[in-house]
Amino acid sequence: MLCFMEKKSTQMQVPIWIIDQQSRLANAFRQGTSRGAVEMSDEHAELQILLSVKNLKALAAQTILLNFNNAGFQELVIQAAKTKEKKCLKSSAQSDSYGVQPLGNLYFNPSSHNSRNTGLGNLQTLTDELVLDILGLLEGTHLGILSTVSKGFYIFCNHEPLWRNLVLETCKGGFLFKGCWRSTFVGAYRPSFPVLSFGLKVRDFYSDYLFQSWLCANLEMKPEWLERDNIVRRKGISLDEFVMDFEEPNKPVLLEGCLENWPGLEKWNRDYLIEKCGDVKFSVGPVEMKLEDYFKYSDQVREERPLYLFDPKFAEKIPQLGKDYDVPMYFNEDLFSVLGNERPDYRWIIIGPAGSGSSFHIDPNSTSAWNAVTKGSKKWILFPPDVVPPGVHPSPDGAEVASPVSIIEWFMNFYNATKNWKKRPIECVCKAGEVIFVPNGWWHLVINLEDSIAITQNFVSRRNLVNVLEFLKKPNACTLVSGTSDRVNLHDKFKNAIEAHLPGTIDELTLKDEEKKAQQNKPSFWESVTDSNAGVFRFSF
Ligand SMILES: O=C(O)CCC(=O)C(=O)O
Repeated sequence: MLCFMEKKSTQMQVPIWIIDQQSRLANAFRQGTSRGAVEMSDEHAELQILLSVKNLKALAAQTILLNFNNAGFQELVIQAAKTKEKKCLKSSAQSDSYGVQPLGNLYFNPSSHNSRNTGLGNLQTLTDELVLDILGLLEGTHLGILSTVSKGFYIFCNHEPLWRNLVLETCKGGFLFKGCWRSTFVGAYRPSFPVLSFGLKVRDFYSDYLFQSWLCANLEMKPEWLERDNIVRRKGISLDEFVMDFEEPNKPVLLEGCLENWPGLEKWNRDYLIEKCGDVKFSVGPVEMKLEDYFKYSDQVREERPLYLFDPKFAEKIPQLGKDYDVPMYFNEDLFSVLGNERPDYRWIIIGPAGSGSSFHIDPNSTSAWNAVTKGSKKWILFPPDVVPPGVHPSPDGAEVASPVSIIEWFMNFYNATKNWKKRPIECVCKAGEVIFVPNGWWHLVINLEDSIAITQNFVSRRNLVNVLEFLKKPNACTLVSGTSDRVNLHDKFKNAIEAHLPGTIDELTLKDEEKKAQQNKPSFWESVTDSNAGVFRFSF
């Protein structure tokens, strides 16, 4: 029997889950759904049930352990607090790890019992990823039922990304977030069904995959990931200086004080945006959402890859937003504008909570970009075009990039490697009122350190026109070009439009580009007289 009941205690009302492994639901699953694949191997699940676990501090103060083992409970809380301190967990970290521990901890368990394996029965030989892939094929009701079958299934079936996918697939952007994705799903389809706001703690469950996922959702950015700031900063430079010192040599720069005339810098707060945008929907990952609903989600969410609002049509949808900012004078040349309505997407409003962001990528169509923060702050890491960042694996044609699941995972596993990397990256924190210039071809990763709002635009100027045309002409343009439905013809359309608007420009710039390349390949005086390998003078008679 699975039930939810209220028990009066002298202290407080205590909701209790009673899980009886002979439950009707579990039996139904065993007989009907599992076709005998799952063995009920942990019939007497000793569930340590933790209550009121919104945050670990509150947990220490309020949690009651059913099965009343107070000594054990205190130990658990102390451990949780220590882990939190050591790992810098977010103050709002959810303890809904369900007790999952990294696999290595199994070696400290004298019984070597992993309830992952006993709970999964014959499926235990599958990898965690595969189990989750299979569970991803189930609909919500079946996932809920399966979660009552064993401790192992309880944890797997409560894996938040499974419920996130279900919500996004079925509700699209029309969901009201309720603290976690599982509750959101239940709230949307079974509003009367009681859902606990906390997870059951399962003892002796070890899985690196699930632990890592929980950790990445709850880990704070460490101070040592933020302290390096080696970008060149400039305030009040002229356009010529910008072109000569940064755009021409294709180097990043952080520009201060150039958003002072932006109405959006002052005006764009949540109330203003919600009022101006009303019921209009914006692109949020794979779905479209009203701003008000998105803010409700982003206020509560703690997940590895928070949904990120990234909308290329914001100024068409809400023209006032387009009027609330001006392109900084350094970026006024915008050659794609010759294509009129046929130009690829080029400007985005970006809104996201702390922890959201963009994992390593190179900007589309070999364009350069600027990114202006109007609220919050963003940590940037940039690598030059010839240095692929550690942990990032582009496909040979560059059309796809494999990288860690989340940005925080990249920091955990690869940031340290950058200290000895071929070329150390450019790093900075870009704050409200500041603009970063992202030169074409540079790899970059961005993580929001607080709730943030930004505008970004990608552009083609004379400095990168030749390079963009070359990119658009590549044989696999149909997979590489983005932001337009007409990928294959974009090159010819753009070239013709430039010829029509700026006759002779392409030839002139191509010549200049060839001269520049020849200059770069030409050895310097010292290179011509030294043997660069041996580092000694080369001389001849
Ligand atoms: O998340 C961000 O603000 C960065 C956006 C970005 O990298 C891009 O638009 O290419």
